[in-house]
Parts: sequence; C-alpha cells; structure tokens
Amino acid sequence: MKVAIVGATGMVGTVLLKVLEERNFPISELLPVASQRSVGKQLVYKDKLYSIVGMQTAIDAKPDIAIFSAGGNTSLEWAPKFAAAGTTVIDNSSAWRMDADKKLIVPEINAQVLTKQDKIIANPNCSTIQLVMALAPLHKKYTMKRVVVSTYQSVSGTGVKAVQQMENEMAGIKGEMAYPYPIHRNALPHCDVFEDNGYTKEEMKLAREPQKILDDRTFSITATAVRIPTSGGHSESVNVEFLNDFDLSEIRSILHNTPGIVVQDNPDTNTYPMPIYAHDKDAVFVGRIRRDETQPNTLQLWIVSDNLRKGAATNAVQIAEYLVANKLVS
Ligand code: A2P
Ligand code: 11C
Repeated sequence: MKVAIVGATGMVGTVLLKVLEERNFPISELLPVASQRSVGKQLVYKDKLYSIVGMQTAIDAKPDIAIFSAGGNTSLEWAPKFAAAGTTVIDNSSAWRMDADKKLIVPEINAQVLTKQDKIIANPNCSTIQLVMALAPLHKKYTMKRVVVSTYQSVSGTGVKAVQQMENEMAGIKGEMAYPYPIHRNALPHCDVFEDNGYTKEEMKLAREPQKILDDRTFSITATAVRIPTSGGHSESVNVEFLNDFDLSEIRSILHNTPGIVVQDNPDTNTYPMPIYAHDKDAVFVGRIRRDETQPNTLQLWIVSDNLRKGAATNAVQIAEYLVANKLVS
C-alpha cells in the first residue's frame, strides 16, 4: 500500500507512525505530509529517513490510503481532493463524523458496514471510542436506555500547546496558555468550545457519536467532559441504565470476552484502571464494575484508555487493516 500520513509531525501523527511500524502495516511507499513550514524536513520510519512533502505532492502520488490528523479545517479542505484522486481517506478529525454520507467506524463494532465506495471514513472522537467499546457488547445484551458519563481527560487530547502549558506551570515558568485557566493543580469543566445548549462540543460528541456507531437512536447519553492535569490517557465514570436487568458476573464475563477490552476490577487488591498504566497500550480498560443501588437495571463503570492510541492512531490503523484485509482499497 502507498500510504500518506497527513499531519505526520503532530501528536497523533507521531503515534500513527509508531503504530503502523509496530503492527507491520504493509507499506510499499510512505508519504509523510505536514504544513508548508515542515516540507523538506525529515523523519524516521522503520530506520529509514523520509522527507516531509506538501499536500499536492502527496495527492499527485495517488496514495491508496491517507490517514489524516491535521485538524478539522485541513480535513474539510483536503480530504475530498485526495478522495477525488482515488485515495481512501481515514480522517481523525471531527470534520466528517456526523456527515450523513460518511461512516463513523470503530472496527470491533461496525467495520462490516464499509464498502469500496467509502472514500472518506471518519474515526470517532477519543473519548467516544473508549466509551462505545465498553458499552456496545452490553447494549447488545441488555439494551441501554440512558447513559450519564463524566470524563477526566488528559492534556494530550488538546495538543502540544496544552502539554507545554502544564509542563511550564509545573516548572513555575510563565508561557503561552492553551486553556483560559491554569491546568496544573486544577480541573477544567471545559473541553473544546461551548455550544448554544450549554454543553461543550466534546460533550455533544459523546452524546451523538455512539448513536451513529451503534446505528441506534433509542438510547440517550448526557456528558460532562473535564480536563485534568494528566499528561496522557482519558478516564470516564459511566452510569448506564438498561431496559433489562443484568447479573454482575455476566457483565464481567461479557466484557472479559470482548476483543479490545481488558477488565481490571478487584477492590480487594486495589485493582482498577488508571491512565499511567493505560499509557502506550491499545486496550480499553474497564473496572469499578458495580450495581447502582439507587435505581433498577443500572450499572456503574470506570473506563480508561490511551487517547492517542485506541482513541486515535490505533483505531485509524485498525480501519486501514480492515480495508486491506477485505480488499476495499486497491
Ligand atoms: P506542522 O508540524 O508542519 O505544523 P497537532 O495536532 O499535534 O497540533 O499536529 C498537527 C499536524 O497537522 C502537524 O503535523 C502539522 O504540521 C499538520 N498540519 C497543520 N496544518 C496543516 C496544513 N494546512 N496542511 C498539512 N498539514 C498541516
Ligand atoms: C480532547 N477529544 O481530548 C479531544 C481531542 O474531536 O478529534 C480530539 C478532538 C476531536 O480534547
């Protein structure tokens, strides 16, 4: 496969290259793409040096697959141009996720809806992916009615400037601010921009994207997304009300048998998922599994995953692997 990585120098782009290398993705030609200021610079992939190219050079090379992680505006402008050249785009931004003509894919859940005609495929938001990975098998068995989720999201989700802000604050250095307030020793109930309904855009992604991925609008999700001073890994406290009652040991067994999920749950040994241990791993970790004793058919969970891996790069590479394995790209 001829593969373009658009945003190859960025936070997700760097992890994308690492994941492609680790999984030995079949690449015959790699085209690392970044902004004009990076063109001509070099990066290393599998011990070989590659020169960064601009968008048009990459389009002219007619790659089979382009994985985009260069922001929503870049995707809106350039993904259709790659698609018009015959390239299949896997887009990590929020640009196309809710577009009715584009599919929103978590491979373990709905990759089977992909066809050769899908030229722009959307990768869900990081906090959505880990949520829906744990909820999908439970929804199938017990039917979700309503989900209440509160997130604890790391600064790496915002990008390099936010990581720098936190490091500066920890070192007592004054510098550029990615957030309107300090993040070190703080918690900001504010991820992405506010919408007219009082929710943030991140909270609305959590409400809407799972319905599209599961192709089911019969359940509802309400979210509060909070930025906390962790460098990597997002955590989520999740309360799920089902239509049907469940058995806790069956819930554990369903999650245990779901590919991509690792159950870490034992109060006797203080075993539960935490961001520092999810770092650099591809799994979605689930723990603190318990019954909500305040109302029937309701479950409480704690879900943690590396937002740059399964939340972004790994999920995109899994989509690419599915396309190759099912001959959906040339
Ligand atoms: P560059 O390094 O040249 O700025 P992050 O998400 O970490 O901020 O990274 C964004 C990525 O998207 C970087 O690789 C950045 O390249 C790239 N990028 C930003 N704007 C464009 C653009 N207009 N065309 C191509 N790549 C872009
Ligand atoms: C965050 N979820 O942690 C965001 C990052 O829609 O792709 C990814 C934003 C997106 O702030």
